[in-house]
Amino acid sequence: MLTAGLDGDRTWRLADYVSRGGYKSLRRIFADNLTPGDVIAEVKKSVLRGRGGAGFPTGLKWSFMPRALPGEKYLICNSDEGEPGTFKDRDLLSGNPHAVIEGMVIAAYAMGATRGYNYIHGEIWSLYERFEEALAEARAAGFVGQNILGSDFSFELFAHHGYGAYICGEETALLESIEGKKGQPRFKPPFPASFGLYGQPTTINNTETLASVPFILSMGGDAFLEAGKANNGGPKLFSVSGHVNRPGNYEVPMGTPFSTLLEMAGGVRGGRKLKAVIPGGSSAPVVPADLMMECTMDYDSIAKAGSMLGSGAVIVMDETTCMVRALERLSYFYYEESCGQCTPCREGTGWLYKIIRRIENGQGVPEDLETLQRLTGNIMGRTICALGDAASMPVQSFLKHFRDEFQYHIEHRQCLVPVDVQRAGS
Ligand code: L3W
Ligand code: SF4
Repeated sequence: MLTAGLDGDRTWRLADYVSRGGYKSLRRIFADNLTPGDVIAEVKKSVLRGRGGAGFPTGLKWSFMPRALPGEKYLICNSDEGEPGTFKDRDLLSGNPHAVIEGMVIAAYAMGATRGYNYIHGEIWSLYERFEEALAEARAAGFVGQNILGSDFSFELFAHHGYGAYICGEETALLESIEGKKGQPRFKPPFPASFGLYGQPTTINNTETLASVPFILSMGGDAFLEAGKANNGGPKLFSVSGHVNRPGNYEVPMGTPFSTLLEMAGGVRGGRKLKAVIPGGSSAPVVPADLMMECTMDYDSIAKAGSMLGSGAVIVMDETTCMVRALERLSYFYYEESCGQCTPCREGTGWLYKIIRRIENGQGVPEDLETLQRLTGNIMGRTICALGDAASMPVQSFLKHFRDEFQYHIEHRQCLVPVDVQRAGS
């Protein structure tokens, strides 16, 4: 669906998108006099769940927008993709930006939004430039701006780029950043639906979520749901990385067995044994191989395995992986990206990283595992945003499933996985 026809060399151009059926859904809204309520009903039927990480039902989120309230109402596309392992929105924006634009205009119509911003991750400048080009084409063709397609509906849309801070992908930090302030999360509630950008009602959806909307209208909500699995509508993009033969983005129906996705990605590199998988970006708990092989790729199955589907970033680790080293790398990321606003996260992520680093360096002490456990308990649920939990969950799950490797490191001051085996796999 989202990736169909993207093998050409000008797929980001308006003409190419239109030749693939693009902007038909937007045209249909005005041709068939669909009301905003009709559009929201279709999206609710589709059971499209937010593709950014939380899996919140999109139709329900749209219905929170207080349409009747006078003044500006904002729609924001969160393209600040920064979760380690995630690279799907990058490819969508690069190959199919008009699907994102069409989705945003339809969403704005459904919610009565007057202005929109696409907040694009600042580390790949070319995505911002490409989106600006696509936007200019859409404006010139009458799909964006005043009196869209001759109707009385107007919606102004702008591109906005960040500067690469992971935390600006958190929806309220993103709002602060657009407002020109330091990108630090706000307390929730109030949710952006009631107090968002410049204090006005605001809806924030992920890039893939919005790009799916034109397809929901063209195929119908029921068909979109059926393309996936009950409570998990539609196909979804999975970014598969790590120890596989063909890393990349794969679009598969929700509910596809993990084993099928792994096979599509060419299987484990060098025919080695699978050790573990992080199924939803680095914030999601790690799942050992046997449990993962029983999972299907949807929110409910992955939750049953004790993890999260998150943004669909599937990090594959084979038997050559040292789990202490892998966790050291992850914990450094959260330490580095903490915005520093609340004490448990600012101090705790540093402590987590330093303790894991000393275990990896052969200087761990027997109490370290207990200290790590206690620390994560003191961070989780005590911070302003989800980064504190995101930093803690990998630590808890690595210790739960691979405790023996951490103990071995402390006792023997070296890896359980011999260094030459690790080198062979790197
Ligand atoms: C109005 C209510 N709105 C909830 C809205 C809320 C938000 C959405 C989901 O975290 C996760 C996080 C990362 N009235 C509402 C309401 N809403 N109740 O619904 O809210 P929430 O709090 O469940 O999640 P969140 O704060 O949006 C997102 C995880 O995603 N993650 C991160 C991925 C990062 C990327 C990236 O780099 N781009 O995708 C990956 O797993 O840990 O758990 O809109 O306003 N009563
Ligand atoms: Fe900042 Fe961390 Fe607090 Fe989030 S949890 S607001 S990233 S200090």
